[in-house]
Parts: sequence; C-alpha cells; structure tokens
Amino acid sequence: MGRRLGPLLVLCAALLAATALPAGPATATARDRAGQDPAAARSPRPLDQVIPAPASVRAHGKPYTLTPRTVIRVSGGSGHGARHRVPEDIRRVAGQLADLLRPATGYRLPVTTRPGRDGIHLRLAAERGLGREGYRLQVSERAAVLTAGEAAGLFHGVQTLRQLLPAAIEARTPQPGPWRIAGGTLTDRPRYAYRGAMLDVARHFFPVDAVKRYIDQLALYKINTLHLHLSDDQGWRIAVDSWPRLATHGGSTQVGGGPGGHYTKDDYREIVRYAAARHLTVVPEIDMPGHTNAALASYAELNCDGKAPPLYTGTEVGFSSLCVPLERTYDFVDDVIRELAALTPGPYLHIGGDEAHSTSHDDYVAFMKRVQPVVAEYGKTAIGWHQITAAPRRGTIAQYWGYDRTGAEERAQVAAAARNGTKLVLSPADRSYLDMKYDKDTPLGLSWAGYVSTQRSYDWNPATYLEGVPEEAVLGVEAPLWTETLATSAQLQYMALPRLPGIAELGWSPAATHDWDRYRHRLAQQAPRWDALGLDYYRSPQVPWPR
Ligand code: TNX
Repeated sequence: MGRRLGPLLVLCAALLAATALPAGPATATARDRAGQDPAAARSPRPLDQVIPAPASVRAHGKPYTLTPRTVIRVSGGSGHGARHRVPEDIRRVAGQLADLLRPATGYRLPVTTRPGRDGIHLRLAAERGLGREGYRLQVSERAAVLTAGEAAGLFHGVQTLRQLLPAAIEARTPQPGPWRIAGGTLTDRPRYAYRGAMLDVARHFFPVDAVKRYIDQLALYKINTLHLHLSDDQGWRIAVDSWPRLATHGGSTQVGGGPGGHYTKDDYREIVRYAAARHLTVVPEIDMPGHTNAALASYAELNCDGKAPPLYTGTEVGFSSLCVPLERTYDFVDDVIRELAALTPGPYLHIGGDEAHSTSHDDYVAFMKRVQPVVAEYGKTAIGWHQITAAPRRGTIAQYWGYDRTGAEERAQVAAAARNGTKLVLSPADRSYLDMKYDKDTPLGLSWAGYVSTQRSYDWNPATYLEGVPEEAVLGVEAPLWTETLATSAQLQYMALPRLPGIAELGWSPAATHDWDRYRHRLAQQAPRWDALGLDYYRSPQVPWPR
C-alpha cells in the first residue's frame, strides 16, 4: 500500500502546489478546495496552533511578514556589537531556518551577525525559566525574535516558527505567500526531558537515508531522542570490529528473507551526526539475553551446545537466548558494549531485556546483574525494557511497555522500582506503540496490544499512568515503531502519522493544555504540511481533516 501511496501523494502535493502558483484568485481556489475558510486562510495562524502545544501564549500586536528584504540575524555568545562571535551551533540553527524558508518564499534571507531591530532574530541569551530546551518567541510588525539559552531551544523555536507559517512553506518550489506570523509572545519549555521515538531497524533494515527522513519528522515535533533497536532475532545491524560476523552474517537477512543490511561504523556516526544537528540524541539498543538469534547464528561459540542455529526470517518472539552460564558470553557482551559506547556520544545505552522467554528467571537476573555494570564501566547509563526491574540497579532506567492486560504483579514490580529511584520511560504498548493497527481495517501493523486509535494514543497522562509511581520518577515518553510488517519509509509514515505528534505533545506540553477536542483540530492542520512534505499518513476518521 504505502509503497504505491507515497509517490502518489508527492505527485498530488506537487500538482496542488503547481495550481496554487499563479497569485490572486487561483490561490483562493486552491484554499477553498482544501476546505478552509479563505478569510481564515488570509489571517495568520494563531500562536497556539502548533504541535506540541506551547506552554504559554499571549496574542498582541500586529503580525510579522516575511519580505524579499528579510534578514535572519543571529546574536549571543562572547564579545560585543558587530564583532561578537556567535557560536557555531547557533549559526547552524540560523542556516537550517534559512534552508527551510528559502525554497518556498524564493527570498534570499541572508544570515547576518549585524545588529538591527528588524527581521527574524535568533538570540542566544540567558533568560530565567527557559531551561536547556525552552525558548521565547516575540512577534511584532517589525521582527520575530527567538530567544533561548542554548542552541536546542532555538532549534525547537524554529520548529514552532515553521508551523506558524502556512503549510506551503514546506514546498521546495516558490509559492505565493503571504508569509505571516501572528503577533504576540510565546514562552515554551518541555514537560519531560526524555521525548523519544524508537525505530526497529532489525526486523526490516532501513538504510541511513530512511533513518534521516524519520529524524526529520521527529524534529518537527520536538522529539529529542532516537532509540535505534539495532539487533534482534532477524538481524544484527551494527558493525562490531571484534565480532565481524555479527554484521556480515547476522545482518544478511530480515523478516521475509530479504537481503537485510547493516550500518558500518561510519554509517552509524553519520546517523548520530545528523540527529545531533537536529538536537536528537541517539540511544543504541542491543537486545539481550533474548532476541539474539542473529548473534547466535553468527557465532557457534555463543551457543550452550556449541552449534549455530540458522538465520531467522519469521516474526515469532521469545525463542532465543544468550548462554548465561558460558564465560564467552561476557567477552561478547563486553566487546559489543565497549565498541558501541565508543561510537555513541549520548549518555544512554539500551540493553533490551524484554521477552526473554527462553531464559530462566534466575539466569535472567544473573545476566542482568552482570551486564549492567559493564554499561557503567564504559561510561553509559543503562536502559532496559521494564522486565529489567527484576534485577534493579541504581541509575538504570526502565522502559515500561506494558498494556491493559499486563499483570498486577508486573506493574507492582515496576512501581516498586520507581519508588526506589529507578527512572521510567513510558511507552505503553496500547497507547504509544506506532506499530499497532489503528483499527481492524489497518492494512499494516500488529494488534496484540489491541487497536490504537489516534485518540487513544493521545488521551493519557504520563504522570498518573502507572499506579504507585511517583511523578518525578517519570523521565519521559517514547513512541516505538516495530517493523515486523513495515519495510518502506512510506509505511513508517503511515503508522507514525498522525499518532507520533500526539506522543510528542504528551512529552512536551504542560498537562493543562491537554484536550483531545482542541488537539484534533490542531492535528488536522498538520495534514497540508505532510502533503507538502510528501509524507504518507492515515486519514483517521477521528480527525477533522481539511477538504
Ligand atoms: C513486543 S515491546 C516486543 C517486540 C515486538 C513488538 C511488536 C518489546 C519490548 N518487545 O519484540 O517487535 O512487541 O509490537
């Protein structure tokens, strides 16, 4: 489905853009067709109409209009006046903003350190209450000023600015405009520090470019963490120098028997670099001790019986386990964690730990007790799927992936760990799993946790979701995308959109902004943007899409 729909949508978006090109009445026609009130389309979008919802908004004054003479000013850092040195990461955000605005506007939009009171201004300045990722946007007739204490805040502010402009700003060919931003002041900062999305590149392999496209979608919604599920029964996707067959053999297939693939270390560094430039941290995951058939197939010596199983291309889970009593297992684990930690600038390394159905409970606990210190030894904080709370260790983060049928005992174990200091990332399968079908007719995805409609994925509160968990134990939320049934970027998009923005909003926006009925209207306005970006999405009947 997605394989065909994707290009078709790009074509439709291009045609729409083409018909909208002649100025005047033709523009109005295109907007009428999109089902918008032409008068409303002419007035700029209200400042609160972005996703995630901003923390606070005050409308006042006249809108700011981009013109062919608009400049993008950057300031901050050390020094004074025209001679001050603006840090490289701030200039980069300004460059990203210019790259975003130039194609559709056709304006030059030079980036300058020259002081001035007009234009779009990215200001690095310490301001109370903005934190590491927050920003303030002040819009008047003369200027649109973004202020933040760090580059990440300016980057998130740019995403807001982008969503406040008409969707046509995303087009890569000149569009008619006008390019206006409503007047007022918007002050914004995230509710949670960890706002993640996971991509399973093990069940189906996704090349570097596909991962980059996904990162682009995450950045638009202020997600700051990309968790990569790099190994599973069906494939090992990262080169490890000390155990080369993991990638060359273990990565040589995927679900359904295709050729699979793996990332070289340079590929992985490129993903990390691309993510970092968009203020996302990469969390690599090596799933252990279960979900390890690809590793076991690559090295006979890792198996208790010394025999390598064949590669696996099905979709069963829970049949493989590293050999816990075997010393060689820990050489392997040490080498893999050491090499992966060295490649990873971020603070976290995920060691899986889910569905170890072929590992005895005692072996599981013994394994996790031995492996967590290895992660610490190489300077990283371990994250594990919530079963890891059977072997709690100070500092380790647990990722909750339960659903409505998760047993009370299991929940209680997680809650007890949380009360004892274990931080939690919440990714409840029946809320945040992007691979769950929307309803019975969804052609892709799985349904073991039930159907996850757009409303269901948005309508929950991370702070109160798990009984007995103190609010401050929640580090944040994550939306995993497992790929047993997904093989193309268009298919990833179809499952992620429109649910991903909802999880992003739960992670960013204050609880006070939470309101499904208002949210679904804001969500509907994202569709023309996805069309302009050539992204596939599911037209959920719960959302009042334009046209
Ligand atoms: C459960 S969630 C899994 C994965 C599957 C996923 C499919 C979790 C930690 N394990 O192995 O891919 O369901 O939805």
